[in-house]
Amino acid sequence: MPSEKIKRSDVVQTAAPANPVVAGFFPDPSVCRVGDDYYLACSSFEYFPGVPIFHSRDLVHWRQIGNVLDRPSQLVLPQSTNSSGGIYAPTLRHHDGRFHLVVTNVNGGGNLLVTATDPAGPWSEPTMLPGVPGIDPDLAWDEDGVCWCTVAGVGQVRLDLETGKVDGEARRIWSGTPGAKAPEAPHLYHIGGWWYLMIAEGGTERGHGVSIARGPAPDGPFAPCPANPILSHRSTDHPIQNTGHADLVQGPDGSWWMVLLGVRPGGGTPGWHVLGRETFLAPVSWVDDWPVVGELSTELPALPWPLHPTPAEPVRDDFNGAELHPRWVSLRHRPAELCTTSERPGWLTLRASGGSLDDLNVTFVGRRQQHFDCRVRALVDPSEGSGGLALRLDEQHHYEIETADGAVRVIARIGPLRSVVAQREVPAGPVILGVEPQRRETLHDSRTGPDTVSLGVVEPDGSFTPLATLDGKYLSTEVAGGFTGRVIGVYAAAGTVHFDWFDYEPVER
Ligand code: 6LW
Repeated sequence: MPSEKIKRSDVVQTAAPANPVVAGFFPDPSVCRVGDDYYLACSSFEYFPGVPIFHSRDLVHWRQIGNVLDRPSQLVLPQSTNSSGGIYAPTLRHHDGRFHLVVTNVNGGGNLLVTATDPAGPWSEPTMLPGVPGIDPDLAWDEDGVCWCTVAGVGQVRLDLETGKVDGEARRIWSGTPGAKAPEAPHLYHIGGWWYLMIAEGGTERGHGVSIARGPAPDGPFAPCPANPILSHRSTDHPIQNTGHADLVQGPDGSWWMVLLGVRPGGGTPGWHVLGRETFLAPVSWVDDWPVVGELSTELPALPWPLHPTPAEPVRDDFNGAELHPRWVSLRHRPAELCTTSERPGWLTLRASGGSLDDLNVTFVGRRQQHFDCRVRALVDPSEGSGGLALRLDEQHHYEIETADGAVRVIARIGPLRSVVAQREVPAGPVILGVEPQRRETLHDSRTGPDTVSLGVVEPDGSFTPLATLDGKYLSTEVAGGFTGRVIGVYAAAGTVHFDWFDYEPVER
């Protein structure tokens, strides 16, 4: 069996706090504070389990503590769920001693509510909210305990959380800035004497921004802030683009902060972002009772409170546990007969259901690519099937290296085109496959992509032989469309495939 030297420093050291505070495809952040603890939840689309949830003590170091929708009884993503369908935009709040999370399953019943006393879970079975229309539900409670649920558009209903029933039709309470598209992602806050209604608008692409209005009551009437949008990087050359979909929270010292989504495009024109929409943090001050967003940059200002770095994340996942770490996500579902660590102890076993990553029912399990430069390896035993290591954006956009029967091949799927771009024989038996995305620092011309992706095998002496190096722009949101980002993981294309370990190591350059 080939072996690869793993550096003794085989854990990722926690870097100085920087933006994004949660890197990779973790969009639509919603945050809440309970005492000294902060919790943050994000969208998850076609992946299962859904709604990743993080904990922090300092707003800058976040550790994933689970997934809110982690059982089939909570999350049904039918096989027909398109990529970038499924779970959109949660709101996470703490009220009356319980965590409440509302979210939309656009492919399975619409809006739903789950609650928990421990945000790491278990979360309750969902209460469906059939009277809450549209997407991006928000929850806010007034002094009388009435729960106001505000949705994209911007509409609002009064909601009975016990029954899931609403009181009457949704009422439009604001349309955002005249002419701006897609008023969405509303959050309602009672701060000082005002009720603030913060939204995103301009679309979740380069025009994205955050605007706010305020009124005397939770249902308005709302008057827009004269300085809207209070945050947008549209038409700028700022390295963080598409900034919007924000939520407000107070720091440990009572100062105000905004979590929001943004992207980091790379390469030439139009700029391609490959890690999805990520979660950023920006300071907020108040002027004339309006929030003013301070500098949003890849560097964070010195924070006036103690930092609580999260434990270092190990490079290697050795599949020794009964459960996969919450960072692992499957496509649409994860039945034990298709994905298990108990069939061959110490190995992850995948059983093929679809024929390839082009298929909606492929057996794939992966984790977000969170670093522009990283080194990924997996030891694959294909003796009972074929499968390998894949970098995936959706069914039409993925690169993979696959092994079967003493051979490896690199496959590229870009839009309607699928091609075997390289192949090679290898000794029969387990083989270490590797994928290495690498950011491009120099533009050869204005069409230069954001990165390259090398796919290859690790030789018995531990060296890596790339079989193909492909332009990463084809696995970007600007090419593929949609709301997600790259996920890197393992899959079975035929039969049963076993994986002894999986390494994900950020590369400093
Ligand atoms: C989400 C909407 C948005 O529901 O994109 O950027 C949609 N904002 O608020 C999907 O993430």
